[in-house]
Amino acid sequence: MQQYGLENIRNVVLLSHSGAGKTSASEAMLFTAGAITRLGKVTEGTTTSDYDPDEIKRQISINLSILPCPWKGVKANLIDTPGYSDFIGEVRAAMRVVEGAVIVVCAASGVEVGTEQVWSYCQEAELPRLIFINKMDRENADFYRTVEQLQSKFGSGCLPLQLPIGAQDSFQGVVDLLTMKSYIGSETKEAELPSSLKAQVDSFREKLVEAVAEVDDKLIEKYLGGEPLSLEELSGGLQKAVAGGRIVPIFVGSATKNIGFPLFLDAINGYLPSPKERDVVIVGVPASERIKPSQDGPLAALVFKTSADPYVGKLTCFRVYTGVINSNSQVWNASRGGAERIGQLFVLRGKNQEPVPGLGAGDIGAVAKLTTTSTGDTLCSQDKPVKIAPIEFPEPAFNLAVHPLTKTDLDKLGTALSRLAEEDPTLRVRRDADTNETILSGIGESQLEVVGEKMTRKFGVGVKLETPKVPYKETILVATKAEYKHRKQTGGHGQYGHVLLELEPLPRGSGHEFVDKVVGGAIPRNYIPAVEKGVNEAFREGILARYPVTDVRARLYDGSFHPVDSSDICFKIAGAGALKKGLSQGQPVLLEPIMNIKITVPEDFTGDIIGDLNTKRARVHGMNPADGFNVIEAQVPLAEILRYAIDLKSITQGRGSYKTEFSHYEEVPSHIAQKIIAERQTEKA
Ligand SMILES: Nc1nc2c(ncn2[C@@H]2O[C@H](COP(=O)(O)OP(=O)(O)OP(=O)(O)O)[C@@H](O)[C@H]2O)c(=O)[nH]1
Ligand SMILES: [Mg+2]
Repeated sequence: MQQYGLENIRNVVLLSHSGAGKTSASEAMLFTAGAITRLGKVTEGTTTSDYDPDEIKRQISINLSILPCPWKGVKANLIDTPGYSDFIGEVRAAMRVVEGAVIVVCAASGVEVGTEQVWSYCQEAELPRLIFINKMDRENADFYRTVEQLQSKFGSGCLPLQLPIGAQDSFQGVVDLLTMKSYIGSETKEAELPSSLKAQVDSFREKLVEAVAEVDDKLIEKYLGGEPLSLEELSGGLQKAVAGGRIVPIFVGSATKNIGFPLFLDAINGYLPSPKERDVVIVGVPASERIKPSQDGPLAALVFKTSADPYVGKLTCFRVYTGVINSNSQVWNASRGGAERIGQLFVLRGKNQEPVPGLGAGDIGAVAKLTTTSTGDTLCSQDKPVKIAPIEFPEPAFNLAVHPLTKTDLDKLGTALSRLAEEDPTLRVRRDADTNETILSGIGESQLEVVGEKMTRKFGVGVKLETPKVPYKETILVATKAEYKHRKQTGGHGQYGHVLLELEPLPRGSGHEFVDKVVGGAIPRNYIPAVEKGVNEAFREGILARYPVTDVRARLYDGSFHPVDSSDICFKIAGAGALKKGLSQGQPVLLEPIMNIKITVPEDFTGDIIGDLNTKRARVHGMNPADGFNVIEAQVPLAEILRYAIDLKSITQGRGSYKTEFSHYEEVPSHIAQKIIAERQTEKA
């Protein structure tokens, strides 16, 4: 194994709108670098990155993949990420452990919603980046239009460092604006600059040189003095400009035709920063501090991905920031406060695992079968425990109920779910006591569908995913009195229990109560617990639609007994009977959960969001515009937003996000209540 020093590593995340060609481009880079011998295809399920059966089936990336790509003595740990917004957790994790990003843009579709999103993540994280305009061979591919879009959305710092030779069917290669050399075909043969491109090359080169000169006082002086800048000066200035985010150079090519990648790999090596140049934030008390990654000093590594395999067990991926981690050693998990035994370390490339004796600062690797460690934890040395700032994952807001298909599936459900939740930090599992359902929460429907399929494929658990039930409740609106006499005269011993209850509505959120106010021994004391039991059992199923009853006080105030025929069971029956009777007299109604919802959307969508909320019986409470976004706060019945993740996505093309929390219960409007009651009746039948 070759050990790479900090300067000779580049950790680079590939980001884009879904389908712009990250996976294909990473495959082309691996192939170009000679790390693989066959250029795989997404359409054939043969890429190094998308090896998972779920990815092959859908032809999209679902998991981040680590793809080390050694090129001219430098190892780029490329991290391919999914573009589909449901899998944002993977993007967040990958972005945390890199020093640079490659934003892939499709030459035909141009800047898309996902492009804007990943751009803003990079801005937030202050991540230096390169842009790769891909699919130049495609129908409708237009380099110049795409560059204009990039500049108008993200600023004039987005500057071509290359121009394409030809386009669509006739796309052949690229011109490097720094060296003024032209290269053609997948072999990247040097060629004459086509004369038709000459004027454009000159004009784009001029813009580039001017922008580079501006980042350095010496360069600008020379430039303004009319002196030409040398290649070294230009590339040195460009490196600085990229690191500071002032220039985002644009490259061009075709992943499936394998055109443009040697130059692009040169650019990753040359312009993106090495691990040495990006500090890591150590969580400290009272204040956090930034430290420089270095090979020396004690170990500090951040776990950014955990995958679950029912056979191999857990695979933990980590990034080393300082020190060295060795195979067959012991480390300290500072986040959990416990030791972990490290077995054989690996370097991953897609699904391939190459054993290594150790991994130094700056590098990325994996280890199997850790016991307590999970995503976000820091591994370090016990003498010098440190915690690296954990990764922030978005909170899941979309819920589905998981129903096991058989009894065997039910038995295996819990283990499978907890393993899958360990794999995906944007997944939560909980039991809803009111509806008796297991609820899976995630970012979106596709993500949860994949989880459902993984349950079957990886853990052999058959499940059905359904929209969760709404935990409706029942209550009464007016106070009432109810009497119930349970009396049976059979052959021998008779049955007798007689109960009078007073029912009274309570404020929302009070639950139900039983109060004993019997005086003068109308019911002997020893029967009171039986009455209470009967009443409480009857509270569990209301009379409208068998939903639990809440916010009602039942006061037992009178009754009668029979010295021989009365028993506990008779009083229990009488208690339950009196309660049901009382409920039916007290103007029973259905209650539904009302949620607080906070929706964040670009300002332009405010009208559409409010319009949609109005069809959902929502009450809008406030709007807070900030930075081109609007945060809309409202209250809305849970029943109306069970699939809100999907609605919001279609209204905003994926530009919105939302959070909900339970607020309170409210009466269901009667026309809706009638429908719910009718549905429950057919359900029962
Ligand atoms: N014509 C053409 N097609 C391409 C090129 N690059 C990728 N494609 C096709 O575009 C589709 C999407 O490519 P992927 O590489 O999977 O894109 P991605 O960005 O990884 O997609 P997600 O992982 O879903 O975000 C596939 O069908 C590819 O074959 C290209 O340069 N030219
Ligand atoms: Mg992909």
